[in-house]
Order: sequence, then C-alpha cells, then structure tokens
Amino acid sequence: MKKVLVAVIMGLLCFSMLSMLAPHAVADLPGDLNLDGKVNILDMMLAANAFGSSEGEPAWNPLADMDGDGQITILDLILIGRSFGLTSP
Ligand SMILES: [Ca+2]
Ligand SMILES: [Ca+2]
Repeated sequence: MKKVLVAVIMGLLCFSMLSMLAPHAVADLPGDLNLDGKVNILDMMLAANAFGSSEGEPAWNPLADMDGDGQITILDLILIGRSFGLTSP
C-alpha cells in the first residue's frame, strides 16, 4: 500500500515539473481559477464548487481541471493546492 502511495506522489511530482516547463493553455498561473494573479482560498473555493463535475455539466470549470482529464477530482484539488500561495510575476 505504501509503495502505491509513493508511486502516486512521484507521479504528482513529475507532472508538476512538466507543467512548470510547459506554459499553461488557459491561465498563466496554474490553479488561478478567478484569474486575479494569485492562488488563494478563493480559487480553492471555486475548485470545491466544481468538484465532482465533468466537462459539459453546469458546475464544470475548465480552469479547475488541472490534469485535463475532463473531470474535477481530488487530484485537481491537490494540484491547485500545490500552487497555493503563488502569485503571477
Ligand atoms: Ca486567484
Ligand atoms: Ca481533472
């Protein structure tokens, strides 16, 4: 079980390194859902509102889909959490 957890964490780290290299398609600052140039509690609340939704549903927020799989899952919230506190240069 611990090995699985380590693998998931390693995957998350690799993904976040990749997303640092590739510019984000929609927002300059990944996780900045309200586009105010910083990732804070407001963005987490927007992500929480969209949590559980899929592409095309009323609660869907494309900016909250950090991994681009068409669903807002716990993984997206984790990825937004990783950007928490960042501001746009
Ligand atoms: Ca924001
Ligand atoms: Ca997702």
